[in-house]
Amino acid sequence: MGYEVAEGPEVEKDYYNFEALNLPKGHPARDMQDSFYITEDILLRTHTSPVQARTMEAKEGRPFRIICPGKVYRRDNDDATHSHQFTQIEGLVVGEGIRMSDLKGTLDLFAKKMFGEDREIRLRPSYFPFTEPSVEMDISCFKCGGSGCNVCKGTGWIEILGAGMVHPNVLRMGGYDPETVSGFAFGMGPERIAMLKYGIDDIRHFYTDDIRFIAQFHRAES
Ligand code: 2NL
Repeated sequence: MGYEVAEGPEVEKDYYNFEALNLPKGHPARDMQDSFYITEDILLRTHTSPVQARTMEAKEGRPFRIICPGKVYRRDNDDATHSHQFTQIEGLVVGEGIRMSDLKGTLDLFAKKMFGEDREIRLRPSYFPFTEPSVEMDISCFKCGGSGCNVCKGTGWIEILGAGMVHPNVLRMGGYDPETVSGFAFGMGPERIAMLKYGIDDIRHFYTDDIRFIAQFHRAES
């Protein structure tokens, strides 16, 4: 689909992690993710979005499509579903004429490749500071097909990722004119997706290197 993979520093400036993503100092959403600060202006990134903010700056107004995978850090007490260090994969597309329907088609294709051709998607309204409008995407349950089971907790749907149209403030800070250029973005947690897909009950399995866990998984042949 024409995406480049972009990476960036895990030790990040407050500016790229928060400010450039429409999260100014004192914004209540900064509390949503308690952070590991190193100095007043430097922290361990709490999401991969700063890579996207840096890419917008580097592209100097040109259109682009990027995928940003990497480690992120949050001040959390580790338990079966929380880790102070985990991973994210985000995507960002910026250019003239990028529409919500482009986002929807992209996410639908991803859902079918990842979870099976007969998956349906559903978008629900949500909130993120860096997108407007914002959505969350559910897929029809890959275990029961939508009739309700233990994986989808009886609802027939499973929440997979968050996404939206890039907020005009974020485009402006990235050097783009929101009057002429638009974009979409999405973000997901690979651990959560793998836990759902393979029925893994504890996120700590990904980091504790128990050979009985690791040996159950094999690299895809292609
Ligand atoms: C989630 C939701 C999301 C983004 C990430 C983004 C980045 C830029 C501009 C606009 Cl630079 N948006 N990223 C947007 C919406 C959702 O992640 O649940 N992640 C685990």
